[in-house]
Amino acid sequence: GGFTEKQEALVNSSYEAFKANIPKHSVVFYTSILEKAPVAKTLFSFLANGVDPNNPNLTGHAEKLFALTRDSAVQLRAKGAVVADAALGSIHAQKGVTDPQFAVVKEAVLKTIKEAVGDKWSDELSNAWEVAYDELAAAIKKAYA
Ligand code: HEM
Ligand code: ISQ
Repeated sequence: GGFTEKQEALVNSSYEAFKANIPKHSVVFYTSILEKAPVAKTLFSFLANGVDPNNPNLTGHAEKLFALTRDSAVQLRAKGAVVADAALGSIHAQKGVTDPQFAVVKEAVLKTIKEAVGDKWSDELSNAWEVAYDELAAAIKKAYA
C-alpha cells in the first residue's frame, strides 16, 4: 500500500529529534559519509577543513537534506508521490552524482536518525525514512534524463 499516516508521523517525530541538536547530528552524518566515500570531501567545499560542527555551511546543508527527506514523507502521505524541483535534478546531474553515492548518503541518513532517536529506533522507523529517501532520490534522478 501507500505511505501511511503512521509512517509520516514516525518521520516527523524523528526529524524533530534531529533538529534538536543539528551540530551534533551533522557530525555523525558527515563522518559516516566520509568513511564510505572520501570523495565527498572534494564535492563539498565546506568539508575542506574537516567535519566542523561550528561551520554553518556544513550544518545548513545537512539540515536542508533532512528537511527535504521529511517533506518527501509528507508528499508521499498527501499525494502518494514525490515531486522534486527541476533545479535539484540539474545540480546533481551536473555534479555527476551516481546511484552508489545516493546509497552512501541514505545509509548516513539512517545512521544519523538512529543515533538521534536512541531507544525509539525500530525497523518500522528505519523503513519509513528509507522509503521517503528513495522516492526523493528517484524524483531527483528523473531530471537527469
Ligand atoms: C547540492 C539535496 C543527494 C551531492 C544539493 C542541494 C540540495 C541537495 C538541496 C542544493 C545546495 C544546498 O543547498 O545544499 C540533496 C538531496 C539528496 C541529495 C535531498 C538525496 C535525496 C546527493 C548525493 C550527492 C550529492 C548522493 C553525492 C554524494 C551534491 C553536490 C551539490 C548538491 C555536490 C552541490 C553542492 C555545492 O557545490 O554547493 N543537494 N542531495 N547530493 N548535492 Fe545533493
Ligand atoms: C548532498 N546534497 C546536498 C547536501 C548534502 C549535505 C550532506 C551530504 C550530502 C548532501
